Amino acid sequence: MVVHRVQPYNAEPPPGALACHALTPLDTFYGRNHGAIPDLDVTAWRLVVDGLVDRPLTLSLDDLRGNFPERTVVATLQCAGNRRAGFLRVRDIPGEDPWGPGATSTASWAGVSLADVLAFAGLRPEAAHIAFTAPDISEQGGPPEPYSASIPVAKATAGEVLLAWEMNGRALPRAHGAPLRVVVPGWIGARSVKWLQRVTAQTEPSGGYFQSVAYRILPAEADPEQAGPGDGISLGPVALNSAILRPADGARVSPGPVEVTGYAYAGDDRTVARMDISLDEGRSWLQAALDPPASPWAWQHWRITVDLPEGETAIIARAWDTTGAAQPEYAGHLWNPKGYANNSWDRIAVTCR
Ligand code: MTE
Ligand code: MO
Repeated sequence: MVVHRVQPYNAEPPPGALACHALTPLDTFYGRNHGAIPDLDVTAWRLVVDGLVDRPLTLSLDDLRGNFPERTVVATLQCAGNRRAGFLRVRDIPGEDPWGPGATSTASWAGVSLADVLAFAGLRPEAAHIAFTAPDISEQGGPPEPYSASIPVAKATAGEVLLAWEMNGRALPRAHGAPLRVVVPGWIGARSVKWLQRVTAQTEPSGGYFQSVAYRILPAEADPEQAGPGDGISLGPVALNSAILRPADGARVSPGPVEVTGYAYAGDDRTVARMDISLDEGRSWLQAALDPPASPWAWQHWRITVDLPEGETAIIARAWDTTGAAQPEYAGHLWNPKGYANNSWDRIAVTCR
């Protein structure tokens, strides 16, 4: 793993490690933490469901397993800081880690549907947002407070949002949120709260730092130190994105056919419809072979074999989604003070000799 920070632990796999596997092995899945990883006693642990519900609930893991149907969803998690390194080549972003394309991973998640739990609790019509609270205290940005986030009721009751205890058929690892985490398919990773303790139905979004101040797109000119609650654009669904995983940026290859592979991912319920590769700075494009998604919420791998001329060639990748939208070209046009959502064309340099 490429470790950006040891405490709190933040690490991504090298790009090549994400190639090939439709499901990311647990020891390869990226880790994004804002504070120390808590060690929760599973027997004492309870999930509280409260706020604008007719029947507030306190549930053990056995209560969840016993009272609701188990659901499995293949979903990609992507951090909003994925590919921030591309922004840093445009302008520095102090205090934020230089994530490559590896802050993206995919698992098969099993647990119960949040929609079922909210229906059982009797969600009241005036509830507009569902907030999630965890016990870990952030050491990265903002005041020290327990990690929290929220999603609108429409997403929370759509069925695909899970309270998950299983990842790739194994017990959810502690680093990924055991005993229970939220998985919000198609939305930025920050909403998929780990070590979940409380689900609250409310009229407003979470007032927590990571919902109301961070994970928002500020204007390029803004000073992030001065940003207050509600400033900027709140990130929800993931922007259409793609990355080249192999060959590695800066690789030397021998003359002859070279296989180029990567992932593409369209957030929310869009999927990737086409994957283009250019060897001539975007003047012309070749179409890569694109895997079908394992679910509407999963990335898609792609591959293409190209013949490279002698010397250095820039290989550029861009995806199109099922709504006809394509990735924007320049990172510089998207640069924002916290470095979120870099979905510009990916680019590597390869030398053939
Ligand atoms: N949940 C808690 N409790 N604390 C956190 O720091 N980080 C969030 C989210 N859930 C976080 C959290 C962010 S920003 C991301 S991208 C994902 O978890 C990362 O999940 P992973 O570490 O399992 O890959
Ligand atoms: Mo994230």
